[in-house]
Amino acid sequence: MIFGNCGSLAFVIDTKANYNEALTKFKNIVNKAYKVNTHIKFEVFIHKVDGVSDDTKMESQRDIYQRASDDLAEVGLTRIHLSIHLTSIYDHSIFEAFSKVVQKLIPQLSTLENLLNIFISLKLAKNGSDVSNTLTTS
Ligand SMILES: Nc1nc2c(ncn2[C@@H]2O[C@H](COP(=O)(O)OP(=O)(O)O)[C@@H](O)[C@H]2O)c(=O)[nH]1
Ligand SMILES: [Mg+2]
Repeated sequence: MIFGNCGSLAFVIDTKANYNEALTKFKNIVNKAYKVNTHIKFEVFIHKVDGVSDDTKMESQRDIYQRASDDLAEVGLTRIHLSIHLTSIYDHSIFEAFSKVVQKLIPQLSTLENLLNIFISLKLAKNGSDVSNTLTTS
């Protein structure tokens, strides 16, 4: 089955369109996928948010998260991993969102982060600069 080996599922919602239909589709897909694989991370991209005010962005993010969670709770899915990203191809947001999605799929991420922090500290110590400037991912 297609979801068996799947780490994350990206679902794109177009903010420039009415998203009711998209949310129904999302609920159905999550329902099917979760039955096959309970470890899938569901990543929703609220896309094309360029030209949308910050207030409106926050409001749609809140609204979509709330409605998606309610819809999923209705069918007994309360323990799923659900993240919402606000994205646009006209700024860095699409790259940042994809980077976060990919990072979650790297099991060795914390080890890698530690090694990079050690590397930075050694480098800074050698150059005599500020050591507080360590690497973080979010
Ligand atoms: N404003 C805006 N347009 C986008 C963005 N990403 C893709 N598009 C435009 O959307 C158009 C494609 O339509 P789209 O709704 O993505 O796909 P479709 O619904 O499958 O036709 C192209 O003209 C893209 O340039 C975005 O972040 N912001
Ligand atoms: Mg479209």
